[in-house]
Amino acid sequence: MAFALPDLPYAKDAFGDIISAETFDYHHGKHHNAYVNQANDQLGEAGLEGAKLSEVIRKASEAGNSKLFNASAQIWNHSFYWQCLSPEQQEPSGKLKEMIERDFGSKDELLAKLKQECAGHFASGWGWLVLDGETLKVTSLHDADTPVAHDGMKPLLTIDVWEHAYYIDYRNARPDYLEALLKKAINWEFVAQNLDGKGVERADQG
Ligand code: MN3
Repeated sequence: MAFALPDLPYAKDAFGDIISAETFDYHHGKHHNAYVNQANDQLGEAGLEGAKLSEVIRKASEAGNSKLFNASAQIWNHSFYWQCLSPEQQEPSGKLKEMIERDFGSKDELLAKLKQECAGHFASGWGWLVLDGETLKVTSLHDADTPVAHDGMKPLLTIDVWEHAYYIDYRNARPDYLEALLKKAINWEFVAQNLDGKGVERADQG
């Protein structure tokens, strides 16, 4: 079974000026789709036809197959990222809110830390909020690297900091993209669901 490009969980024009329909056309329709095709083209040679996406990522990582790792990890990272965004403004609540206040002091302090991590990340990569044991942590990974390949790093929220995520709407102003996304477009309900440690499954396929 070949991997497929998952549908976006909202309309392409749902975010107004925060993320334009044109960005979704390219980011989802061209970039994400290209990773799907690149991974599918390599599954036979790697002997991984029929494997789940998460399994392909881990096996490619173990085998040092960076070409397949990059393509498959980018399928998963983007599939997770789309779900981390919401066109309706939300606030963290319940257990997630308590954990944010315990580990960062407040939501604003968490957002400041995420913004600092993502703005300071050199070149391409992904900013992450993860569950490390019982603790929330902010970190970032380079290029296509993904929590799927790191034991004990349970993904809660990701921000794509590759230029293709923001160049159409914000040109080179990564901090402006981060400010808008973090303040207005995070799906905190999805982040809270991932506290069950099953975030990897929510962007898996195959
Ligand atoms: Mn991207």
